Amino acid sequence: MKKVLGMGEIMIQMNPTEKGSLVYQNLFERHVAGSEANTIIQMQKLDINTNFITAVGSKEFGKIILSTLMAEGVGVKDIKIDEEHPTGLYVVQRSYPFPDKTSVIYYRKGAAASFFSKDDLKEESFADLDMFLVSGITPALSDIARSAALKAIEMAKKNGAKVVFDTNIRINLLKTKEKAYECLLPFIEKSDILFTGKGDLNLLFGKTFEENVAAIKKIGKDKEMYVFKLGGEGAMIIQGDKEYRRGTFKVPVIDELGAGDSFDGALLASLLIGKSIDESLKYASAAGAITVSLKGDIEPLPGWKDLELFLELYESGEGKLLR
Ligand code: KDG
Repeated sequence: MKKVLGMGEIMIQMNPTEKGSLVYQNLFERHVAGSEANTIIQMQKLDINTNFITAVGSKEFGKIILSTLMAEGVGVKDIKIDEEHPTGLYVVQRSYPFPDKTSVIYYRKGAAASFFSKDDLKEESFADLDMFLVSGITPALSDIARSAALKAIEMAKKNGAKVVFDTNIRINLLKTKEKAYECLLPFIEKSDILFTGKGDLNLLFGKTFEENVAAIKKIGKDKEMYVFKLGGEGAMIIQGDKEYRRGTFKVPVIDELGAGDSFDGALLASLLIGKSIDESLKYASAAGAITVSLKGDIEPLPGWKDLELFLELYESGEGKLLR
């Protein structure tokens, strides 16, 4: 079975029971989420052997995160319990002020994951590893987290694992596009599989989509694969001189958060078990569609049977009910 290691901050997510301005929300559901962890859980649900590294606070919220990962089958033995710093938290606002758009407020400054350092990395976490995954959120957390992520990439490569990086730019953490470019450049360079999106490319290069694609392809060595997530327009993969495209499945949007992560996870899991790029893109798009149709990032993540059922219903026309 393929072995994948993920790294990144996992937070408590407070998600209002109703759509609308946060000012008027009184009732919240408590979820657990974090981009890289969402992707890893998606892969675990698709039968990949996964482990995660990060730090969480030692109080109740940290315990909730550990038990959530354990319940999903993700290995947690190398997660650090930080006695000094708390677990990060964020609050979601859905469909306000723009319908179907989700925004967040973070309470993550000074949280445990920002203090997970290169000295916390363990050689054993990287043994027999097939793939290591991190995103642009982790280096944006702090200089400590950035150095740890760079060291982790080095250790993964030394062990022969592929490095996957999703640019995942969070401008409220990185502040300016210049800082985003400077912070993420070595990660873009060092990755073997690179995920990015239209918005991130625009922020990094600010040209037309085609020019932005050409610009990112110039950075670093030739990659095994570039994956471009294009929102409502679907996705595009470039491998060598071949290009693959796929549109989205149209479903009602409840909560956009986590859709890109489940797309990444389903694509990687499909590729790892030997499915073709076209087939992997189909499963990834289906996973993204399922994820936007429910609240929470982790709860909607589908297994193989869920994906097959979704595709069957959608393709047989039953999905018309949703379109
Ligand atoms: O991808 C969804 C994530 O953005 C969200 O769950 C929280 O990891 C998160 C972040 O940093 O925004």
